[in-house]
Amino acid sequence: MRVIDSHTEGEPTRVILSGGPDLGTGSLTERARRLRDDHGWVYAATLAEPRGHDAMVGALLVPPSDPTCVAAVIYFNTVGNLGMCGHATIGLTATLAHLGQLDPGTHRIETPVGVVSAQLFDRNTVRVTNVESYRLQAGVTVDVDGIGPVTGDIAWGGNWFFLTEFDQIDLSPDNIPDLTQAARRIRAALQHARMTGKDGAEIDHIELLGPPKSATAQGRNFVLCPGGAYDRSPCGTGCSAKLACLAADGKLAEGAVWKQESVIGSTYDCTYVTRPSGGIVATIQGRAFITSEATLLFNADDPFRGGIRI
Ligand code: PYC
Repeated sequence: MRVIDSHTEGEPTRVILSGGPDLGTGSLTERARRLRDDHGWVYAATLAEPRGHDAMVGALLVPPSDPTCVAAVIYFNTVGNLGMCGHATIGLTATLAHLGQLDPGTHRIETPVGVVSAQLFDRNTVRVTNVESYRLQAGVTVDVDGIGPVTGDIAWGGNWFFLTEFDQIDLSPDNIPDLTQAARRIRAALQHARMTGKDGAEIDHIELLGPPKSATAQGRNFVLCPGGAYDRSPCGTGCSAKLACLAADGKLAEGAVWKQESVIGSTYDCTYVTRPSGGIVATIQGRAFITSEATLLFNADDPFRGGIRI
């Protein structure tokens, strides 16, 4: 399997260029379902140890069904599919530029949850225009084991998020184990309370929000991803969900830049425009850097060829 690795503001992406599973034809949603149902081995085999680690996000390139798109991609982590992925779209765009397949300019990319666009400024800098984002519910409270009542919003940014202002633990790298534990408990409490996104979808991303550490940013976050790893970047879909909440509360004007810090201090510049439906379309700008080009080998005698699943 031929792959190219990059990181976007610290968060890794592994683009699978060739050798991935054949998902057949049909809509991208159907092919994403086929990846989940028939080829789930790909998640851990390509991303988990010993070839990768829990924070990695995979980007499986497949033929686009929309002829206006330069690429179609299914994003996944070590445990399952993602709807959209902001950091990985920036990483994918930088990867295609690295391969000489994209020039600076705006390019449409098909994802299972809709078409997004990526504006390539230079080899590293990309602005993603995401699918429409919206807040589903404001101010819901869950009782969290070891923490007590936690109130937040449920929002869609291409994945489902629970976003909460969190002042109990400082959002700093030293506290990542404690933040991870707190976010896991919040996610468990949401599941226990049967709180979901639209159509019963699981809320699998938890976004803890706090004040920025730098004078140039407007906010800081810690985002727990479905596999249990935290996002090293400020999370593109999480920023989109955050902007949907800010817009709904009238706290950020259309077109104004919101600089979002991650827990490790990397940043995205984000803006939005409103949609007649009441949702917003967010843009996320950040930088990706290529870190390796590799061929993944799967030896039939290797007891861990499918990755280590824990
Ligand atoms: O950037 O949207 C994102 C993302 C989702 C999960 C990890 N990164």
